[in-house]
Amino acid sequence: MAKDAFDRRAFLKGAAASAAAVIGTQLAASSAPAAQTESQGAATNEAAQPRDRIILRPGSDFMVDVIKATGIDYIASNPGSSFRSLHESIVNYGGNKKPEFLTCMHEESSVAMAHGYAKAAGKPMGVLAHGTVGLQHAAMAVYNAWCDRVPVMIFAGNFLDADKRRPGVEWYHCVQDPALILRDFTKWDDQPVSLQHFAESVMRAYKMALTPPMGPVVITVDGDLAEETAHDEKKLRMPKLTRTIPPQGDSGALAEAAKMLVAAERPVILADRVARSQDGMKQLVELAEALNAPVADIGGRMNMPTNHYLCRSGDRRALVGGADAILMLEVADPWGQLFTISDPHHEYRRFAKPDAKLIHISLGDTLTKSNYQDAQRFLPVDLAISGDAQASLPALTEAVKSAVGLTRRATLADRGGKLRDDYKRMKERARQTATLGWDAMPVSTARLSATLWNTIKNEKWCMAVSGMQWNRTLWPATEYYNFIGGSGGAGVGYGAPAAVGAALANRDKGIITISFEGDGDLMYAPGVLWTAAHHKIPLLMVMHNNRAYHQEVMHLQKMAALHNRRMDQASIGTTIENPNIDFAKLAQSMGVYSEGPITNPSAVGSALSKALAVVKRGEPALVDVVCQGR
Ligand SMILES: Cc1ncc(C[n+]2csc(CCOP(=O)(O)OP(=O)(O)O)c2C)c(N)n1
Ligand SMILES: [Mg+2]
Repeated sequence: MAKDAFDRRAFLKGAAASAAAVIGTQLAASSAPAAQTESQGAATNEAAQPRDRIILRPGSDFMVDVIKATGIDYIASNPGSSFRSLHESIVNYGGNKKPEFLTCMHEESSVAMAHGYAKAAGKPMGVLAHGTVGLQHAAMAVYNAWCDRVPVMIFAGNFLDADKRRPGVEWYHCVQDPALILRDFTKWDDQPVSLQHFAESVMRAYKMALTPPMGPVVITVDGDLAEETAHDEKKLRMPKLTRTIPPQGDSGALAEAAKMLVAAERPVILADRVARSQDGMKQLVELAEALNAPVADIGGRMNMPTNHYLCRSGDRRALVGGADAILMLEVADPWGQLFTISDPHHEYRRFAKPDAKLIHISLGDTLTKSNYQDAQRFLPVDLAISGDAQASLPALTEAVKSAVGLTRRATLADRGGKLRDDYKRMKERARQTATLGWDAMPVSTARLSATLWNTIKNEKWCMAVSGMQWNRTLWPATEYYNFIGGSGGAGVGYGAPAAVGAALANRDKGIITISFEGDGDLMYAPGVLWTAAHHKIPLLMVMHNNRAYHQEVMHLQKMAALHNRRMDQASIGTTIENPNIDFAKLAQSMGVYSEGPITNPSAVGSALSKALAVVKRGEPALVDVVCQGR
């Protein structure tokens, strides 16, 4: 170990002396004293270090061992001196592999990348954030991950010991309690003060982040602990990593639910954050088939194959309106499934029948915080079962099968014909609606969706991010990786980085990742384009460029109508025109292949095919399509 550490420093000295690149020149030229300001940079002339001051085995090397032991493959980060020692250990001691450092241009991008990655990879990514400023930038993306119940391992650099902090910047960037900034919307955090403490807390954090309901966690990396020698290393123990088995709901309660569902004439299943895998989808199909009951996939995850005759997401409201029993599976907003609220007059109306039996299988109540309102409005139900929805599906299906007697089985089977007809009608209606404005310029969103489908239909595909419903209604999607759900908290700025993160996870699985990028969304932090190009992350980005924060245009119009005032001012503060953003140039400037802006729908197909060829050779590509509305 000691030899390795010494060798890599010798290597650095050699590299600094010979490198012609700018970075090398700077390293070689620098002879800044140890106490320097952040603006002077961290480049230290190693030759000036007396030998007895060299730290051969810093604490951060052990921290890398711990991170490696969790199996985290990537650390997304914007660099910062509060974690410079861990950064150096990752790239030198750890060889920049498992974890590999991903250079991010905004902490919000780091976290949103980790968010998209976790849903596509089924495991978390690490994020390294720089003290106060890094965590503040990360906050909104952490909130999205929290609302979406997605695990992210956040490491926060900080120097706790005021006696050691360098004057100036370091004080601004340090904090007594780093995780406080995020505590209202993270699952757990800790501030380890020893390396053993670090090892145990990282393992605990990882385990908790992945125990449903999943969520982001924060571990502080103390700068002194990281930079100083790892003392008494022989005494340090690497805790074993164990995963918690998600809890199945109570068997008696599941049997009760099964009886209610079997007895119902018009049962409906609402599935939100249910499936974690292809198996989860299969289990939901088995339940739906055992009941011969339609499923509306709310879309928090990919739950139900869209080509199954029981997948009736497009008819959700009508189904709920007619249902006499509703089974909700990890539904984020149960109240919102039964009620409408008129906008802008805020009048509530229940469209579900008053006597419909309600069952909810959820772990929602086991992870709550008070301040942020992601719990949604309270909905009393007849049977609330605390349990993981996916883990409860097999037992529920068994209970349904044993509750169905011979006569009931025949009745349930009889529903099949009508359900198949209804499914065909729903599909036909979607196809009809999609043809409206087919030839319009700028391009209609339905045509864009259909054209993209033609481009990727022979690939293994993942539509990582999309604000439009067309893909779910028009595309046959049968695989768990096809859709990964939305942002959770609807914080704009999620789309582009989440798609990049998902594309990274899909890269080695031969899955082509695509995304519809909102123009407003991408402009929050377009630097993620550079990250995708730099790390060769193949992603086909299709700009849904409506030159507006279009949702907000509609809100302004609604308010003008409410106040009986002129509509034509609704574009003020809500449109992104004059000048129009040239997204193709923006992408090119960061090394991303691009084409556009395209306004003619007949030109979209060939542009997408060219972009797909780029993606298939392992690089990102962007096609800017000027679209109508949303
Ligand atoms: C961080 C954040 N700020 C503001 C909003 C309010 N908001 C909701 S939708 C939206 C417009 C997003 O624009 P774009 O990505 O272009 O999508 P479009 O509405 O045009 O389809 C905004 C600003 C938000 N949800 N999140
Ligand atoms: Mg827009």
